[in-house]
Amino acid sequence: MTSSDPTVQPVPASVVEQVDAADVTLSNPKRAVISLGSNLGNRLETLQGAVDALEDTPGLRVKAVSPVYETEPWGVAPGSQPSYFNAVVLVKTTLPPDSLLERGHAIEEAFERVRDERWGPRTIDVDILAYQDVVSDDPRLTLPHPRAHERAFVLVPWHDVDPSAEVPGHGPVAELLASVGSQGVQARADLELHLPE
Ligand code: A4P
Ligand code: MG
Repeated sequence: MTSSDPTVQPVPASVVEQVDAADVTLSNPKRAVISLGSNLGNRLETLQGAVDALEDTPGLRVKAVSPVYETEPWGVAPGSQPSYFNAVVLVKTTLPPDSLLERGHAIEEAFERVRDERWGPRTIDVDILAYQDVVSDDPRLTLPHPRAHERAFVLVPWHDVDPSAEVPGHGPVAELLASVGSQGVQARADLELHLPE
């Protein structure tokens, strides 16, 4: 992985544990943006479960959770899959990017996500949209997420939680959103995700 931020260093587990044990503010945390998507099972409960599981992660604090959006499945034939619930979460973390990805995969497994086709229906997808300003073309963890800048279901909730955000290498989320439009993305004002206490 290449990083434009030389300060991104793996954090020894002992440091993470110490920080958590003391339950104090994380020391020198990094900022990451995470996308959650669900189109199988109880979508709202699963999204909330993923938010809670993120907050339960040693060395990670959830800072903001977007509204819930109901979105048309992207990348598949119309009507071939149930609609998604999507949301975006801002976190601060001492975990390095690889560990954050592993944690996302563990959360997907906890919600019994089955991978049988690309862009297939899923109980939960946990994608890292951005980690600081890190740019990486590693297929295991591409940063920023390679399709984030062209997806309204990502840009709309990202803009909600951070209106001045930029997608590294692509520009301000607000401008990207203006160019893709918000078609197929409906706010579900009747639903809400809670920021863990
Ligand atoms: N990977 C690489 N970079 C990242 C990253 N930044 N974050 C790797 C997370 N994972 C990343 O992912 C495939 C591989 O991507 C993993 O091995 C991981 O290490 P996956 O979750 O196993 O499979 P996937 O999600 O089906 O594939 P892909 O290509 O990542 O799909 P996307 O782009 O995530 O799209 N429509 C709506 N409305 N809402 C959605 O949330 N999501 C998708 C999935 C399609 N259509 C959707 C939605
Ligand atoms: Mg994914």
